[in-house]
Amino acid sequence: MAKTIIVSNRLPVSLQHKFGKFEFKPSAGGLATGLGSIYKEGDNIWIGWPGNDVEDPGQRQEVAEELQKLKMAPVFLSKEDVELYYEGFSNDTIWPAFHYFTQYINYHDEYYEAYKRVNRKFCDAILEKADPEDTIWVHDYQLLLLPMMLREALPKSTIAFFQHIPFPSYEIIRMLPWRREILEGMVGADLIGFHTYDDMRHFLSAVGRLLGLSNESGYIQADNRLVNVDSFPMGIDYGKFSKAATSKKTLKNIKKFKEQLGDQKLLLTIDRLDYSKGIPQRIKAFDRLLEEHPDFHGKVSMIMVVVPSRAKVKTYQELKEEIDTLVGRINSRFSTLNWVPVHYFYRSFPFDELSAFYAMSDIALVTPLRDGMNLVCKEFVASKTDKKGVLILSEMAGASKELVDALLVNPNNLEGMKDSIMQALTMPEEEQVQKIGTMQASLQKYDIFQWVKVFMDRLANVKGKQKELESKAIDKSLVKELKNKFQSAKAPILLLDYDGTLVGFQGRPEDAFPDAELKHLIAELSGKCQIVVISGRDKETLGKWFEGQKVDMIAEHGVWLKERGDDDWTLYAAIDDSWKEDIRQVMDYYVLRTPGAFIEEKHHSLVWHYRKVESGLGDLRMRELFSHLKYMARGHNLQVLEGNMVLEIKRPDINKGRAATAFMKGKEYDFIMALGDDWTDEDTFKAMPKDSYTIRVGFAYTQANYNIKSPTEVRKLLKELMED
Ligand code: GDG
Repeated sequence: MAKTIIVSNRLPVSLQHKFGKFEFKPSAGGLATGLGSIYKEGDNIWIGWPGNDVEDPGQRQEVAEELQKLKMAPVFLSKEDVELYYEGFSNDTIWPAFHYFTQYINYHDEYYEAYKRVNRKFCDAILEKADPEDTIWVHDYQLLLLPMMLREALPKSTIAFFQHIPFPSYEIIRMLPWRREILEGMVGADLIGFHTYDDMRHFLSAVGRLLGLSNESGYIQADNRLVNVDSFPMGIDYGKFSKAATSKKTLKNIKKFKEQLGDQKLLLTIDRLDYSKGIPQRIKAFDRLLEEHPDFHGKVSMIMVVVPSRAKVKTYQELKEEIDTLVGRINSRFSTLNWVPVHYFYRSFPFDELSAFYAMSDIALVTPLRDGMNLVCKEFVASKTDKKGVLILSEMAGASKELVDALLVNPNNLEGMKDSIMQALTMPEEEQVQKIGTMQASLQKYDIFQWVKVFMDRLANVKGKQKELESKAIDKSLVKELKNKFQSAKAPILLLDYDGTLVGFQGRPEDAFPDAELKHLIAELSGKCQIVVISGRDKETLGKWFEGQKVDMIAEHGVWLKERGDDDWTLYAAIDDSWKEDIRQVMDYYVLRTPGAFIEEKHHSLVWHYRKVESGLGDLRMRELFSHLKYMARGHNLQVLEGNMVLEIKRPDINKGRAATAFMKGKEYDFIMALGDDWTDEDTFKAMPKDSYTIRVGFAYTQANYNIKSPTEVRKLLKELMED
């Protein structure tokens, strides 16, 4: 039976050496809880680094056996791996870049090489356990290359990826020398999830600009695979936090802490030591409040928990020093014998003490400069069983998109933060209850279990869509069938579109002329069947490019026809271009505003090209022009159509389908095959008799019976038709 494999850098346990023996300490993180409902079932398994160094092969074996009992499997990392892959590329390159701290990015090829090597290590460890039909769910920024490595080894498997940290704007990602490899790595997945819509939007833009893969409503067409990109804001184990808040242990802790603190309003901050968390800014805002409002002295204290992290890294050591200094300054300045403004802890706390902090604090101050989601704010809200409390939340945390009832602040605005603390300290109870109540309802509904469920549903959905498309992909048996029928036919005909079908796209349309291979192929093929090149190109270009070939040509989507042996083109549809002047004026205006854009005039249409326009700007202008033209088109009875980096306005009664039907009328064919790559060819496909073979180039939804990958594959297929 197919199983699910969860993969993350760290396993949800940490390995500890004690008295010469190994012990595994379970991590109580939200992710571990949420995914517990998956990896503990059936044959499922969690693969990752146990978080400690084990060199000896015998000991490794022992660890692996112990982990197996917990439904886990280890990836062992050497000291060098940890230093270069984890502390290096993951935490010293990707982490600062993805959190917009470009000044801290370290660009070392050595780091990247190790990152690649360790991603490969993970891949190998997974391949030892995985079967082709398994589902593999990869987590987070340490493993960005892994989805594609897995895809190459197991092309049919279901691969999902979720990123827990932000995905930065294109402007940042483009700074990394390894940007393409990183994006290609991620696109190996079938489903790519982020916390917020902004992360997803940034990713899609980067993939569009750097890999040239466009998307439609979050679906990317990568090779012959549809990849879905979506946002899945991660929830918490709501029940666990709300229950813990009134548990015996927590209540006992609250009593103890309150006795020690006295009657105080409490401000709580909890973070891992990190420059992305905005800890100094927060202390400064509190400092300003105490300076401006002496009436609060002795009445409000901050409990500040900073969990040690990355202590060997210089930037973190410097941050720690800065925090120490700021806390020292505020406490030395304002403390009295029975009151301290900031209770500062540089350590972590057991869960029931953390729960007590959440439950007893009046205000949580969660003000990161950048955070993928931030779970602390959600845990605080869930712990407020009496609904009394205020959450002050940074706009830069993913959670702010959901928790709009918090007091939202810009963490760089000290004055604003100070005002928000004031507002929180004086907020009427009713308002607190209303705000916390609304946030609780949402957190309860979208908890971690719901998150896992929604993610898995989407994964099944994209696999379903892929199957639909795949069923139309040309395979060996179809090629064989085509070949047999083609070779035994007495009157075969091929209707071939040109651009995007027989040749790939070029920056300048005039550069897409037929190369020697294509000329040779057409010459050979035309000896064995009738060929109709049916294109949107103007008759002059088409005539020149196929001069001397034994082919029939339909130009400009059906305006002109030139049959084999004819000297001249004949008009296939009446021309009326009285409308062109008005439309051209509008298009000209958009050319003037858009460097790189140009107009192509055809007999029956005007085409606005934007392939060479700065990406993003081209789309924007095209949309604007589209609505402008649509409005004008009504008056002239014209049709506006969006093509591959073009916008075309034309008469609706002229299309390839009509032309093809007219061409074939009264003639008998016993093998019909039509190939094309865009919406103009859909008219041809629709017009073909039932037993024809219609094939669309590219894996888009189509009226055609089949899809084929690219012009290269088209040429291969055409050659195969003639082979013995
Ligand atoms: C990534 C992203 C995203 C903290 N101090 C103590 C303690 N904690 C627990 C909290 C909370 C967790 O640590 C921290 O939550 P974050 O949301 O900051 O998550 P990370 O895992 O660090 O980071 C982040 C997250 O992934 C999930 O996708 O939200 O943006 O950076 O659960 O309760 N727990 C205990 N003692 C402490 O002192 N027991």
